[in-house]
Amino acid sequence: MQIKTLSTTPFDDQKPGTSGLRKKVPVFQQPRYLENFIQAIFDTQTGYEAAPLVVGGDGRYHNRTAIQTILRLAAANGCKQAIVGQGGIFSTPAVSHLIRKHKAFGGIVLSASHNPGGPDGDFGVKFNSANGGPAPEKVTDAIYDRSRVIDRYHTLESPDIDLDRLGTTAVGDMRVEIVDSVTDYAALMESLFDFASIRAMFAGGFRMSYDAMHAVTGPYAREILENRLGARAGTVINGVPLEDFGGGHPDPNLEYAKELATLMFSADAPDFGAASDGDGDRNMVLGRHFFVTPSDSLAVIAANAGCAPGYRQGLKGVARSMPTSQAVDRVAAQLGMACYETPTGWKFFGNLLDDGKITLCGEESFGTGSDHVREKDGLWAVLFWLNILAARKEPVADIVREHWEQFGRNFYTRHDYEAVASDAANGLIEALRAQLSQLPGQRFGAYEVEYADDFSYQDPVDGSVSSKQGIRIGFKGGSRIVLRLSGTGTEGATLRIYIESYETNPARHGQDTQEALAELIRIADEIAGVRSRTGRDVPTVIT
Ligand code: VG1
Ligand code: CO
Repeated sequence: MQIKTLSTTPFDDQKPGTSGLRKKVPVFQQPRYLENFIQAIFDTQTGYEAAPLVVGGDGRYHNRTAIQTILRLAAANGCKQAIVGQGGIFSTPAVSHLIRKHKAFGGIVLSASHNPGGPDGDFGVKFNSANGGPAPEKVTDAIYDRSRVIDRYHTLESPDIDLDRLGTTAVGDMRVEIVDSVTDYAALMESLFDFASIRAMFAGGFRMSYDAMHAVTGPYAREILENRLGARAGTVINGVPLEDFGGGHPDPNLEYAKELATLMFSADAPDFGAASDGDGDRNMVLGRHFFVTPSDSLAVIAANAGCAPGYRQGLKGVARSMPTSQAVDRVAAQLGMACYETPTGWKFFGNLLDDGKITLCGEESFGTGSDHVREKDGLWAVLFWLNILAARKEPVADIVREHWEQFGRNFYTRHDYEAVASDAANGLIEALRAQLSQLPGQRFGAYEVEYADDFSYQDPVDGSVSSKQGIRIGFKGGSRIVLRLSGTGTEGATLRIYIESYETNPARHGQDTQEALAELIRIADEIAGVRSRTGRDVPTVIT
């Protein structure tokens, strides 16, 4: 094996965000750009000579090219074995599972998740550690620091390998196993859920539609839902992964998963609808004419976890990201479980899961997961719902309404303002920070501010502190407004405003969410000056 050490100069923009390094495809196509970042991983990590590396992506444009580059760098840096998904395809949760199963050194996932793909779309690289989870901040900080001074990388001359042929091949002295992308993951799902009951439910005429959004979960969903669980052919729509996701945003919400949303609110709607994002870690679930918010979904799963064989022994505790609604807190309180509040991003759940403090966790951004892997897991959440539906034999809407009756309802919405000028967005947050100390005690209409802060989190396991994680304005009675800037966008800034109220009276549970929250939405604008500072009258996306 002829290793070549080539000189390079740093790029100054390789700081990983909420979930990996995300840039436009042309940025990643610059010579040495990907090489620098991957070399920075090897330069800051240890243990890669002794254990395998898992590599795969969501199939978006540039996936295959990037994998060939990464394999050459891995071999030249001394990796002895790589495990790669057939066709370069792995969902994010499947990578997490394989890292754990094979006691790998870590994994590299090529994805920009729910961001659009294609030659002018987005690309991304995520590094996952040996526990299967997204690298914690101290690791991504070290990679970033290295990327700023890097002056050489190792690679080798070696022809592209055939990513489509299953079996063993080699890059230099590194053995490469091309494995079926779905098999191991499907077996894991079968070990957690009551497939026999779900199969019986489908056999009894239960109808479902699953929108894979031309992203990575198509092959996973076909195998699990149609082949193993007997859902009728055609249950999976948009099931072929495409390099540009068919031109859409592979983001499972009511705005971008329009085809599914329209179907679920039509006269001929099936019993259950679900969708996943680009890399398969997000999920949206719907019943007939009924949308389940991700925050409610987490709470309902927590309250019904005993329906699934893998969770029958009970939950150790739960966690949610700070902006996620407090619905799951109510469940934890009633069931006497611990409930943790973490900053946005799955990496903050890793220690809680590893340490056995929690079993379930979730984010308002359509992410739900458990200790079965160390990533959020879209299909897992869909299967959990199917398992609950098979056990309870009630429609989705009834299950959620009963849940609200028992625990109260947290009305919840998120308003996103995308591609806002960075200065305006930063100015808005700065001005809010300056106001924080004066807000407590102030009245806005019917609401009185109880606390106002910039969220700071101390990890209960390793003691690390993450500050400036978002502005929280809490009102007496449990209502909240949260504002933060996105760490996954690739264009200007994205301002996210999260609004929540709590309602115990079942007579008011049927209200429309935007109407129920109208007053708080107005107050958010009054306090933050959203319209005046961003020049926008309406949000880009409401979820
Ligand atoms: C968003 C979500 C966050 C999620 C992250 C990665 O981050 O808000 O909850 O963990 O995306 O999800 P941000 O910083 O843009 O708000 V994924 O499916 O893109 O890996
Ligand atoms: Co994702």
